[in-house]
Amino acid sequence: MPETRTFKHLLVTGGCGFIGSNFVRSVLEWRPNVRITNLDALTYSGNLENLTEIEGHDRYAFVKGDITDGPLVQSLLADCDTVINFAAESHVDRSIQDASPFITSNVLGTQVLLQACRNTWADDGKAGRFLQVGTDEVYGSLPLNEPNLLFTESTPLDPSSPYSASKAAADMLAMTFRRTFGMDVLLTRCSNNYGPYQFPEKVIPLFVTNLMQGEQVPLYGDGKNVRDWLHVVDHCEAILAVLEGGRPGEVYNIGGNNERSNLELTHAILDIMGKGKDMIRPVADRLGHDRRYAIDASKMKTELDWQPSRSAWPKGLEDTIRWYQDNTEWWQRVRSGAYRDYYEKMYGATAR
Ligand code: NAD
Ligand code: TDX
Repeated sequence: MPETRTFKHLLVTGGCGFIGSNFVRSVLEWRPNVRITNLDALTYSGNLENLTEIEGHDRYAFVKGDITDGPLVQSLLADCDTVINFAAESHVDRSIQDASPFITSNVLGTQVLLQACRNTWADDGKAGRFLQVGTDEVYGSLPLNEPNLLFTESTPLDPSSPYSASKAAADMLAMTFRRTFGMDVLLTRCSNNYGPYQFPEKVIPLFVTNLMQGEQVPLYGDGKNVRDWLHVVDHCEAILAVLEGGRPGEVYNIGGNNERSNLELTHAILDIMGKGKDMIRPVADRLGHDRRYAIDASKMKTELDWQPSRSAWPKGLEDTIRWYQDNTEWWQRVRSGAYRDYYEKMYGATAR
């Protein structure tokens, strides 16, 4: 086992999104001596309501701002020893409509963060750690007829969508700061997450909330595309394991060992919610739709002794559906767009 690294003050970017908010909440609970500053631009998917329960927490501060704002990032870094970059445009379908915000936030934003770390930590003579949160989508698509093929950390990058291309560029940039400047940079690449607080444009919360409103669910193409589903809190635990025990310059694949076709997933959701197959609406396929993602996460097990514990199927899915059923106000506000008014009223334009 590699030496365990401790840290005192984390700069989390994108902490108001789905995974970031689960991570902030979990780490405040799991590590009682760690402080967290959360830098988030509150784009359409960033939601302060995801973290209502920790507002006012004495080890937590929120800063509204953009990761492309170098001076702001550098001012925040002065007191931080670790950065974890969740901030990104994250939805494949949106990247197909317009790639430009993906290049700005995911590529330029990552470069600005890395440069600010280099400036700050080099000046201080301190060596901070930078963890880039990546995705399995950078590896491209696996065929359906070779079920034993998995993505390993050395699988060549072969992105299919503007989203995954922007994430691949960010990964590569991060690694150049390791190789060129010797910074303590490392990467994770995770499979599809599910759980509480996921923006309802992604398939699970979209389908669940559609069904709760009596609407059909739009299933792309033949429904045979396969994803490897991981509970978000398992992902947070894995990221923490990498932050504390990962080796600089390494990539760590994270997955649920839980492959499901979209059709299987849809049937499971319908069963759990007591709905019939007539609620499926077949729609045109996503352009460039990757057929199958499947992760070999054995490095996480052998090096860091991590494996998922909350992703058991269908229990993890049942728990997640129950969360959306118990939190109708949250998703109804998100879906109606009324949460924007909430931000304005509660925090104004430059909330801190
Ligand atoms: P999300 O869309 O729910 O959250 C993204 C957050 O980043 C939001 O709070 C948003 O306001 C913020 N943000 C976006 N651009 C910003 C900018 N320029 N400056 C500051 N903040 C900005 O996304 P998510 O699903 O939580 O994903 C988080 C990260 O994890 C992303 O990097 C994504 O690529 C990666 N990832 C996601 C999954 C998944 O299944 N959701 C799987 C693997 C990796
Ligand atoms: O309405 C839909 N109908 C449908 O059939 C939607 C939104 C999706 N789908 C299919 C497309 C995918 O095969 O469901 C699958 C999952 O789609 P998404 O929820 O959009 O996720 P995906 O494209 O797989 O990407 C997700 O996992 C990897 C996250 O959005 C990324 O941020 C992450 O990197």
